[in-house]
Amino acid sequence: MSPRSRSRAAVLLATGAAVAAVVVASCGRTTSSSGVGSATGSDAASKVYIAPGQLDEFYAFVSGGFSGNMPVYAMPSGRLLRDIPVFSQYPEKGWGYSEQTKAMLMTSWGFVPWDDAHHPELSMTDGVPDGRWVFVNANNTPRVARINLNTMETDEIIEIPNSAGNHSSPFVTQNSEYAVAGTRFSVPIPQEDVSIADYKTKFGGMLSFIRIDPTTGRMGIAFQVRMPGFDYDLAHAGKGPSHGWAFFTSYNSEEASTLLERNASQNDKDFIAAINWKRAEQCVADGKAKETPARYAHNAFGEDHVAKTTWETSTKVLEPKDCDGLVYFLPTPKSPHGVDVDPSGEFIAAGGKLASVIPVHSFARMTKAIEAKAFEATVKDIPVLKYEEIISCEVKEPGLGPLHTEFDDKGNAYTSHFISSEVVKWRVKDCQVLDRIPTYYSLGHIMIPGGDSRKPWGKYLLAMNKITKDRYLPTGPELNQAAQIIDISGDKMKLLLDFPTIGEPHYAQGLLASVIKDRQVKTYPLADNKDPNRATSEKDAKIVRKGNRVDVHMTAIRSHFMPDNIEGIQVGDSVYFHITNLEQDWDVPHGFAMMGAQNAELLIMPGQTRTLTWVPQRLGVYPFYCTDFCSALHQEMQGYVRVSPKDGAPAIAYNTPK
Ligand code: RUQ
Ligand code: CUA
Repeated sequence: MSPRSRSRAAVLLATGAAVAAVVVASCGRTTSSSGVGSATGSDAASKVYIAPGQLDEFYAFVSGGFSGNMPVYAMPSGRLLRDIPVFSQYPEKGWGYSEQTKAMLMTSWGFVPWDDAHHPELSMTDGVPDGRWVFVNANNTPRVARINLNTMETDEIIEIPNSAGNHSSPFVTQNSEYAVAGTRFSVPIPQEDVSIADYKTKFGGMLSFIRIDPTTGRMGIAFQVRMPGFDYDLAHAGKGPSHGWAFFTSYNSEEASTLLERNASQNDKDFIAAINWKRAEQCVADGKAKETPARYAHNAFGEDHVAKTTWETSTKVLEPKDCDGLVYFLPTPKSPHGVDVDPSGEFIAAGGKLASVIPVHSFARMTKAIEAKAFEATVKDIPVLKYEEIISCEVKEPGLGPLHTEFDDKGNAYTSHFISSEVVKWRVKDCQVLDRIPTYYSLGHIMIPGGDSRKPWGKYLLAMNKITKDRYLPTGPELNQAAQIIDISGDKMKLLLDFPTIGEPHYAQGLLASVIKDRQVKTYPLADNKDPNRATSEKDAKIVRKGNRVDVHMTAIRSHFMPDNIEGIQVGDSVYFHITNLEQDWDVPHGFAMMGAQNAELLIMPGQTRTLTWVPQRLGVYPFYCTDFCSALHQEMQGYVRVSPKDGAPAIAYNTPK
């Protein structure tokens, strides 16, 4: 990517703003002034200042956490580009309200309008983000979504059965062969009514491998691995030499079932579960997996852009005892959270929330230890490797509460520390601490574009903080979470920018904008519209009554709906407004809102059809209008529906094109 061009005026403007900020910070504010002070004022401002009309260098896909969706920011400016609806209904876009999208939120529990989205993960080819899809997990009702990066729309959501708290998900293997999904909460598998006191005998864990079709991206659960009743927290797949393996952290190897805060913090070491998924494939092929009944929803758009639910009925479950060499435990201090594999694929770093070191395991040593059977124990049929035999080095005195590690392209690692609110930079090969920088405050995840891949773009680090406190103008008891951009291009890290985020940012993924920016779909061709209720020209607009169901096939184009006057609707009808946006220009959606509708608006992209259902409740004449300011005569883009009594209503009537 060519360097950004920046006008001289822009630099002067940015410099002025930064100087003003430093002056303000130095007179009176205490806590936050340290943040401003640690960046070198105008220098920092000029590094993140993208002049009006200029484009950023990176896309950042950040999880919305409890918003359930996925905001997209630009880096380094921190500008919000879009908020992609995923697991949560999104009235602004009609997501989960329009008839075409409702099925996307279907689960075995019925329609679920919300979730807690944690970890975006880009699809990869040869261990490098290829810009085709980004996956993200739903924690609460276990699901994994696939978002198409050409349209930035969610195309598919699959439910994960035999799982609860789908947290160690959806990390992908080197060529996106699989996305993994591990249960955070162990549960009775299959579910049954048992006493919680029987946790140790009745509860189990499950690690799922979701096969991704290399051409279409379509997901399907290939197999699941039944595990002891620990909490499986995070994961990352191997790459390079460790390709073929996936690593999952676990805590609560104590198998406590109450007050985990204390009871799951007893053991000095918990485990990373190393799963040899190539071995699993063999065992499945050899018939060692048990076909196990499970009912779960699999939702996807068809060619018609209408989401449909397929009900799946079983999964293949592997038990470690039936497939030797499938899984090994790597002892890891202490209640580990993140597990991250360096770009070479040789080193595996874990963030032990309560540990005083960051352990870095060596994949080569792990393989040798497996060959030599250097086991210290066997836990529930799973061999536990000897810590000293697999460790590469330990980062001593990193910081407090290490969580997550990302990598640059120069052999360095960066670990977030929740308790001491800082990023610590260390050298992968010898675990030497090189630098540290405070963040504001209580840092969770960090992200370097490509920082969990084989080719990191080691220029910026995005720090995602849990506590915001005094960094912004106060907004009552609730403050948005926030992110910070740190320059990692030199020896010393430098804070460049703070910005608030939507929901709670957990993990994020970034990639060079040039990989996907020219592939963005601008309109959906009308000629390809296969929605069964489309009206691709005004002549096709029509209204059909069947009993008390009325289908209105309507078109929208600047600046009118066709038809825009409708009579013959009765109280208690179910009126389906199928609106086709006839525009074929980029960035001309039309909106549609009906007075008294109990759902949301529609936002209809050029060439697309979307359907809103309305049940008229009262006699009278009610307006609908376009909600998106689309033209000079946008305010004129309106219409009326006359609602009559059930008995004695006039026949359906509407205007047609002149
Ligand atoms: S987890 S910090 Cu899903 Cu670390 Cu968010
Ligand atoms: Cu269409 Cu405003």
